[in-house]
Amino acid sequence: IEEAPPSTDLITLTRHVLGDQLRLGSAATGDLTLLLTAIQVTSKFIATNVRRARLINLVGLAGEQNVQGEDQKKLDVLSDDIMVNALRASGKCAVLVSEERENAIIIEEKNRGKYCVVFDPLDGSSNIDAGVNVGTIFGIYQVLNDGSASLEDVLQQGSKMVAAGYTMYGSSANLILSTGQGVNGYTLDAALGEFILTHPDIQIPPRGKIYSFNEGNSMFFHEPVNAYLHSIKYPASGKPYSARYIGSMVADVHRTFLYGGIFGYPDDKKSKSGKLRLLYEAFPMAFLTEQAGGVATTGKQRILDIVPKNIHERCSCFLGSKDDVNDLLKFYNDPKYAD
Ligand code: P6P
Repeated sequence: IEEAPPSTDLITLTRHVLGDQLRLGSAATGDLTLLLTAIQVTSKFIATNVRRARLINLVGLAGEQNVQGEDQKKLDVLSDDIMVNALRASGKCAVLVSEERENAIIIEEKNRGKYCVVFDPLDGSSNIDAGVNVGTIFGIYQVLNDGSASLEDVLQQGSKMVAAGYTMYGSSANLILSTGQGVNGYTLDAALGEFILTHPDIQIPPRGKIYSFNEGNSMFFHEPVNAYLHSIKYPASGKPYSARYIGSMVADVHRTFLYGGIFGYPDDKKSKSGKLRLLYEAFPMAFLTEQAGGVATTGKQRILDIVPKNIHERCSCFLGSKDDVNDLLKFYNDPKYAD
């Protein structure tokens, strides 16, 4: 079969973002585009090493524990290092927060820029040895004042983020990004080394047929959660929802964006503040969710309204199709289920 001639009008991530930024007129200096170029480099590096991990014996523990007290995988450490180095070298950052580092990194004056990046370099890494999709999650703030670089620059409400995204490492590397003008998906063409626009203007379906919760925690779930799950598993009419749970947030959220439905990691009687981290997991995913027409809530408040108190705090998280998440909220707002 004659192969179609290669496209000669490639919409790369950089070209696409630059286009969006130029439409902002003089407000755009190109700094965000350059910062996103650095992030693309880290995603390409991590994609390459996740893919080769088994071959070059990168799976397995690095013998260290991270600030969360979790065993660090060699890939975790590599991914964290490449991100810190590339973001520092970009000259566009003032403060960095990594899931792998106890303290925020304040970039030295000579390399400092106006953005702060909060990130989980390799989320879902406990699944790496099983070959499950893992990902990098990032959120970007602007510093509160010109030249400032302190913790308060990264303890801003999620709604103050100027951009957020994730890269999922699977059969291909998919970078999903929003700079505040909707959500777009880009697929890495490894031959070119470019992320190419493949999913323009992602919109979460208003309702799905899938729920994604770790039901192994059901005995700890608060009443509104169990009541909601019961309502979609034993519906008064119509078919029950399907259960899909990968246990890697980037993979579960990516499927929810494309197919619709609801993803939830609620706070419960065991994990009083939930498990997912607010700054570099819930905030970026909530930003993307709302930009794609969905709803992201703790069950009690909009996730993006939270003002973080510390960089590694956790939060309850439900996100996805607006009708599905609003159905869940009916149970939280019904005094019958207050426990
Ligand atoms: P559980 C992975 O470790 C992670 O941080 C997220 O990627 C994922 O959604 C969650 O934890 C899975 O947690 O308790 O269901 O294994």
